[in-house]
Amino acid sequence: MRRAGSVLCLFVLWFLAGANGVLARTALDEMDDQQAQVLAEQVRQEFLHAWQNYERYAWGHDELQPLTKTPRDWYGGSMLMTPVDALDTLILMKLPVEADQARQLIDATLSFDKDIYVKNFEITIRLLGGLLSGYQLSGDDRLLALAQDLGNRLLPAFHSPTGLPYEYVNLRTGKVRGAQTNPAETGTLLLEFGTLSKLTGQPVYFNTAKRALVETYRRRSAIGLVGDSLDVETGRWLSVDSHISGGIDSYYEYLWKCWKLFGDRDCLDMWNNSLVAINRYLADDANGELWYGHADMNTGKRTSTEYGALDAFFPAVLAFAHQLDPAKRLQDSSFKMWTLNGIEPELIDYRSMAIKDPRYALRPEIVESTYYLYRLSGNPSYRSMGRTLFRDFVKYCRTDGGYAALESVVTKRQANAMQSFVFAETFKYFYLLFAPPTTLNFDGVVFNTEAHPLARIPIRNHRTR
Ligand code: DMJ
Repeated sequence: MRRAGSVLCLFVLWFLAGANGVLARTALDEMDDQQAQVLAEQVRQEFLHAWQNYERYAWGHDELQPLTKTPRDWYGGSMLMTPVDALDTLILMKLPVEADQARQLIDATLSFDKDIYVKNFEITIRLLGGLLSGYQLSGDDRLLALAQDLGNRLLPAFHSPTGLPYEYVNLRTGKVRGAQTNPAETGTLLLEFGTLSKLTGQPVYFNTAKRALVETYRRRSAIGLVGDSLDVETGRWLSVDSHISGGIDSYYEYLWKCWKLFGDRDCLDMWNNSLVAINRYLADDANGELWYGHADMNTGKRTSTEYGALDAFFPAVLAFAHQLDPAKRLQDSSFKMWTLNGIEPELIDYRSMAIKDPRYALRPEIVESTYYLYRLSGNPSYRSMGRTLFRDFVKYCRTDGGYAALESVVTKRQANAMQSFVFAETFKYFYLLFAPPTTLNFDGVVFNTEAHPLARIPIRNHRTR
């Protein structure tokens, strides 16, 4: 009789899992607030482990290479990539000693008067974003002064015939390089430049970055899609491959978020129109699962069924834009991609589930989506999902010298890289997922694509088209 009872029980469990997908399986193991608090503290300790190694072996440099315990600078000299990216996480995790040391290092040594060509997109999302959120959280005026100096030095990047920014700009001379770019790099700038306008009262930053966003959108095809490579001088597409992956991803993210941060109705319209095309041509129902693949931007014809770690940001944006059902389904797919090897690869083919690129760069996107889904659905199962992600992350990526990327999620062999977004994003989203909601006023901020929270104060209703 007892045996029959446990068979029945197993059947019910199997049925629940089968009927409701991945989430139902994790829901069997929900956690309470106390358990979440313990996990938040574990995340904080692991963040400290990585940070203290950066302090010990790479202080003052852009990044720590965790396997050799040696520093690495992006452009010869240091731009303090890790301290600037990490500052708001240090503050949110209530690590005042470390936060003050990082802030003082930035105040005393960061200078943008350098004869180097920097990538406008990366410097904007990591440094401009980090300085602005650091300023808003600390009130340190020097951070705002640095942000404005940086903003001024980046502005020449937009001096192209189309208003679309060149890929590289020299911080001292204002000379530019790299006419070939992509929508992510032309359209992921307005949250940061707009906030700079808001804080300095000078509209030039907002207007310049908004023009670049609108010029990207204006070049969408007749069916509403964008490609993933274009020329800023001719404005012509160099690739008609359309998707939500790297090269396009955060362009879509900023359409929605610029509406949320600035109340900009143009951005809302551009998001709404884009979402129709994304859902019509990129969304793919594969064996009852929701994925987003690639299509030709002009014909809408499916060109590939690849999805990867970068695409996993999209459930967060969908949930934030009130599209909870597809957000949940896509998150289940991302989680399936993760559990296949105990950690996610950079790229898979979702039809065959074959790995196309086995690396794991310590990317945050799947954690980010887990956090948004938890906050916006209130379903505690997302915390359980996050616990699985965190345990795997620690198990495979922790090393003596911090956290290391993986060369392959199959062999789990580590690589000598710990990019600054690990501090800005991966650890921050893990922490916020488990920490009490009072840690950060979720409704009062919009995160830039590097997870820097920017305060939500509407300025005025810009319309430039
Ligand atoms: C980060 O720099 C940002 O999240 C960007 O939008 C995409 N790539 C990395 C993280 O994977």
